[in-house]
Amino acid sequence: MATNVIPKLVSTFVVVFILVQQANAQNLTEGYYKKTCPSLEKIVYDVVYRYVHHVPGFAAALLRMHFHDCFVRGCDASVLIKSTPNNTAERDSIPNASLRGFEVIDAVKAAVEKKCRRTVSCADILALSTRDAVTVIGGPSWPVPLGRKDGRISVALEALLNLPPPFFNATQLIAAFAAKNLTVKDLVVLSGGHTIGISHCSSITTRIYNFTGIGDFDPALDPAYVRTLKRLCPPPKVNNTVEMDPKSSKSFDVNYYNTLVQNKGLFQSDAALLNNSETNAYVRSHVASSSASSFFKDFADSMVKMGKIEVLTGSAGEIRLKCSVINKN
Ligand code: HEM
Ligand SMILES: *[C@@H]1O[C@H](CO)[C@@H](O)[C@H](O)[C@H]1NC(C)=O
Ligand SMILES: *[C@@H]1O[C@H](CO)[C@@H](O)[C@H](O)[C@H]1NC(C)=O
Ligand SMILES: *[C@@H]1O[C@H](CO)[C@@H](O)[C@H](O)[C@H]1NC(C)=O
Ligand SMILES: *[C@@H]1O[C@H](CO)[C@@H](O)[C@H](O)[C@H]1NC(C)=O
Ligand SMILES: *[C@@H]1O[C@H](CO)[C@@H](O)[C@H](O)[C@H]1NC(C)=O
Ligand SMILES: *[C@@H]1O[C@H](CO)[C@@H](O)[C@H](O)[C@H]1NC(C)=O
Ligand SMILES: *[C@@H]1O[C@H](CO)[C@@H](O)[C@H](O)[C@H]1NC(C)=O
Ligand SMILES: CC(=O)N[C@H]1CO[C@H](CO)[C@@H](O)[C@@H]1O
Repeated sequence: MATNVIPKLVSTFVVVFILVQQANAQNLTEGYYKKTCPSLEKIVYDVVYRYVHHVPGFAAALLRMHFHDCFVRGCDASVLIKSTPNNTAERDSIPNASLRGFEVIDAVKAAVEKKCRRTVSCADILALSTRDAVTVIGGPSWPVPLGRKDGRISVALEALLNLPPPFFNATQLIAAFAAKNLTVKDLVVLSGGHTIGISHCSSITTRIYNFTGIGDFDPALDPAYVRTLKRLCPPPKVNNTVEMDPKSSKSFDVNYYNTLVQNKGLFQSDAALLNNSETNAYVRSHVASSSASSFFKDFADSMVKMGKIEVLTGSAGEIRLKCSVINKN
């Protein structure tokens, strides 16, 4: 009898052990700094409000930065680390393509350090600042569980390997999100982040000027819109910028999904959302929708999930003193 019980006990132990291990990766809590930095959320909000109220584009900048952080080594603020003579960091990778808003994070970190020295991670600061920035421009809000630690590694090549490029098709995008345990729904919802912000012309040059190498444009794009884009992006001006959600790039709304069905999604990765039945159905359900409330709720849920990707907690990682520099020791 006893010989039969032991393997059962062992396997039960193994199952419990695995569950506990998984729980640890997810054990961020909203009250994490309640005792150590009680005014944290107010400090962050006040600084973010100052910047975003003045320059709404910072909301888009931070949203993209948080995404790029979480998809490369998890949400560990590795995206903020500057390259050194010995190391080319994520910031200097090709897909960083014009990440901006670093000064906002530096300002928030400085304000937080003043009140709560060596207490709050840059990864948590980026997660909170992103939420607040989106809220300030009238977008959704979401809870931000805290307790992330900062990573000590940032490698440019990893950004290239983990961040989906704008020419990915639906299959490739779904795989890139699945690699982060995000679903097809998360993909179509989070792509809605392109309701705000800008792109550099360099990200669409091939699509509008030389799609298959014969001086053509992507036939999935509305031809009249191609003419507009060519006017905004004449060939040498790769550093010009265009709105991703034309005329609505400062307001967080459902108009992004309207642009997709009009064949005005800026990137192939946007247009690709029409090519999968689940993402297509989601897009269509939001077209001509007078209310953004269901999109807002979905976006909030998916942001909470994205913010938990591969986080470092407990004794892993560190509390970086300066967000752009790994602590010495
Ligand atoms: C699905 C795959 C995605 C691809 C291929 C992609 C690609 C891009 C590209 C190429 C740009 C323009 C960069 C430039 O030329 O300056 C951009 C901008 C942006 N992306 Fe994405 N993105 C994706 C998903 C996301 C997600 C999940 C979010 C956030 C939830 C996001 C938020 C943004 C924002 C806010 C901007 C504008 C940044 C600014 O104004 O500075 N993107 N994206
Ligand atoms: C960079 O690498 C060199 C040689 O490997 C080493 O001596 C130096 O300490 C490193 N510097 C930093 C900042 O890590
Ligand atoms: C997506 O791209 C991959 C890689 O280029 C290709 O193998 C696949 O056939 C494409 N899928 C679709 C649906 O176009
Ligand atoms: C995805 O989930 C699996 C199973 O829980 C886990 O082992 C893996 O680390 C997760 N991957 C990411 C990127 O979160
Ligand atoms: C278009 O692409 C083809 C093939 O990649 C290349 O040979 C050609 O130089 C490109 N034309 C322009 C104007 O960039
Ligand atoms: C675009 O900007 C980059 C970085 O600032 C610069 O090196 C490059 O010369 C610019 N290109 C053009 C055509 O203005
Ligand atoms: C979507 O599918 C159409 C036709 O099946 C194809 O021509 C187009 O290239 C696809 N678009 C993307 C972005 O994959
Ligand atoms: C998560 O769990 C680990 C191990 O139990 C613990 O050391 C760490 O403090 C926890 N983190 C948070 C944010 O609660
Ligand atoms: C914002 C930022 O750090 N951009 C860098 C992106 O990477 C290029 C090189 O690939 C740098 O020149 C930029 O400064």
